[in-house]
Amino acid sequence: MKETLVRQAYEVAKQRYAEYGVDTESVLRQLQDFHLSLHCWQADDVHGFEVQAGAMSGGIQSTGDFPGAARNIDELRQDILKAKSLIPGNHRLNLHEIYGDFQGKVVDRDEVTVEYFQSWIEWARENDTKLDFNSSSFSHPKSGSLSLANPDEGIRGFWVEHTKRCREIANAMGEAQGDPCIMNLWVHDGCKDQSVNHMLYRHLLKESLDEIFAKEQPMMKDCIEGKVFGIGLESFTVGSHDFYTAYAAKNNKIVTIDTGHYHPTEVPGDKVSALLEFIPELMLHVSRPIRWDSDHVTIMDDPTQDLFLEIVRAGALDRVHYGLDFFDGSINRIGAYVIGSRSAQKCMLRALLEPRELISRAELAGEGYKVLALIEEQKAMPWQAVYDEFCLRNDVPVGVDFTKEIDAYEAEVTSKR
Ligand code: RNT
Ligand code: ZN
Repeated sequence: MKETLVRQAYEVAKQRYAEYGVDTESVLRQLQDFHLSLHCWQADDVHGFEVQAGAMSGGIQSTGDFPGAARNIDELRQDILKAKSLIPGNHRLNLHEIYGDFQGKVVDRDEVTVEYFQSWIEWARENDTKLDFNSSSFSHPKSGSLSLANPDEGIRGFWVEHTKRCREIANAMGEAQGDPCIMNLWVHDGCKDQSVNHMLYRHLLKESLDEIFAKEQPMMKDCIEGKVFGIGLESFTVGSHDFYTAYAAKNNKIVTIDTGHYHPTEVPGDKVSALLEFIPELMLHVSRPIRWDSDHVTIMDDPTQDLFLEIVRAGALDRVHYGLDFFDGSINRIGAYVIGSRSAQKCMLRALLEPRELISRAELAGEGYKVLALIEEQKAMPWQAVYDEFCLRNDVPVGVDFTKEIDAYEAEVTSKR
């Protein structure tokens, strides 16, 4: 019954979009080819599997204690597969270094090697999933306020070594999967209060990056992620947006746009066309800041919609890597993955369904009112019918039917942890 309704609604939607010159079949193909990179860290509140793991630090925080967080690698893998089974399409997995398969051994960050990711590489192959990677500078006794920008040569060297090793690991992942592994570099370095050494810290971060990137790693790509401030590091951020934008432009690196990392009235989507004129590619960390970089689950809010529209309008679909980055510990974590991923996907779908050519023609002809009329009309077009059809074709639950499966998984699996 529901399936019939979905099919009928899709047929109507297809014709409605055709009126605007939009071919929904070709949009569905594009959406099939749109791969998110699911962040592993929503499953366990950014805890990871280090034997020696301590408290979370480094300017980030996960709040909430909803039962059922993954406690080990098997549980995390099981949760990721459950989430993936409820998200249409095929998606990548984004690992942090602290999620290695350490097999009960204390492996410090400057000792990590690909050996600890071998089982991930195999798991990824078996589950038709490509891997992305991140160095981890937070939640460690040497994290402090400064890692790659630390004036203490011992500490700075430790993090340089860690990050170099992470690039090796990412490169090995890329080789194994025959597709570059996207490695993000984010460090929390900053100051809680007044400081007179900003120039020194930025110089040290630049030196560290130069050392880290000196070696060519052909099967991975480097991304650098700035932010406004971290918790406990409110006054100054070494890796600010200006710093990384300049570094990326000069050194041909990828900039990561984390939608939670800007001033409240700044529009992340506006950065797409500005950056892509000068840098090769972008990485996204799609998130949702509420008051601060609080990493709420992504929803279809205006900034997210605007970001995807700007990517499609820029013709930059294949110059962007689509990572997610939120970690809400207050709700069912599988639900968080599914809602966040589906919302990002729906924003992309709506962007793909926009009759760009038509609107652009009106705009270039100076028909301002028509531009507004067309853009406004798109908001109420039957895009949801297209998304439902997409779910059906991908054999995943339509609409909120996925909640039944999440509830069952909670009852059988996560609530028993
Ligand atoms: C923190 C950054 C960073 C982290 C993850 C865990 O502000 O957004 O990307 O969230 O690497
Ligand atoms: Zn991020």
